[in-house]
Amino acid sequence: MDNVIRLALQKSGRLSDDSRKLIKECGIKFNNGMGKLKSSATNFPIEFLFLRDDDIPGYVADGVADIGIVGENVLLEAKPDVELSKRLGFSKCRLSLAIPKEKEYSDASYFEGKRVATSYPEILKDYFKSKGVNASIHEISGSVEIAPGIGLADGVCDIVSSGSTLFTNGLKEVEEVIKSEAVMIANKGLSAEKRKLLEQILFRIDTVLSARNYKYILLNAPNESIEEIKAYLPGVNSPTVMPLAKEGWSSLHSVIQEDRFWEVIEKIKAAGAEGVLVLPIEKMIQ
Ligand code: PRT
Ligand code: ZN
Repeated sequence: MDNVIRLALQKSGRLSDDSRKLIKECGIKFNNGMGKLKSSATNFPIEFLFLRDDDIPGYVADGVADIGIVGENVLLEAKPDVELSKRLGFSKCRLSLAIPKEKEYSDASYFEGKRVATSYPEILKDYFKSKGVNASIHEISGSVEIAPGIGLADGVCDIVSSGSTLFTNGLKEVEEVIKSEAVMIANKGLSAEKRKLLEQILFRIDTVLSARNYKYILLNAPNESIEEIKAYLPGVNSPTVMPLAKEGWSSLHSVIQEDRFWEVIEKIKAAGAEGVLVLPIEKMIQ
């Protein structure tokens, strides 16, 4: 079926809520009734397959699914022959090496001749190779963090986000091996029709992700401060400046990047801005 694109999503787990949310924010309506393996949308030619995350890259490579959302870590480990279409900015984490907290550590040579437990043997093998370290890698599928405590390994290589799992198991993070986030992957041999559908989805995702990164800002300022304030608001376009009824004052509208927000706010307040309003942007087309 060339007129419908099949998207594989994680059935349940750390990727599933944010993946579904992103698709819904792209205006694609679907029923994700619990326990279902398949679903389709009412207003876009797309079918969903709900799978275990580890199975997604293989299904996309084989063409059972056309596209999929998966953690980059799973992709780097399995190295399937798929295209990485877009980084999606959620489920951010890192794959790190950790050792018992009381051990002294200087650099990766610490792991020479040591046993390291991990669910990511391929990524770790490449990492040790790049550092010229010979370590023995023990592949285990879950609860990697308990391996040193039970004498199974001298260290671990596991996914970290807050660090609390390592901490509660008496471990400290010593090297970041890779960074990871959710990514959209695609089969390399998509038909022209499916490629077009993928492009439409990616365009919508860009629109949603840009909007998340920016805020709309409105403020009032004395005319003599406008130039200085404009310089602090590089925005996407040049700011809109409109005269206020109050003599000598103007209203200025622009967009600012979320991560520069506090820095910018302090500067524009110091420059004389008043009545500052900051609003979320729902969609942004650049
Ligand atoms: O059932 P299925 O096979 O589909 O899911 P899963 O259990 O294999 O994966 P899941 O749902 O746990 O994770 C899916 C993806 O989320 C991973 O492949 C990562 O890309 C990403 N992700 C983001 C994480 C984490 N954060 C994370 N914290 N995956 C796992 N963890 C685990 C980690 O393994 C460790 O046990 O959380 C613990 C560490 O968390 P902190 O916060 O204590 O550091
Ligand atoms: Zn999994």
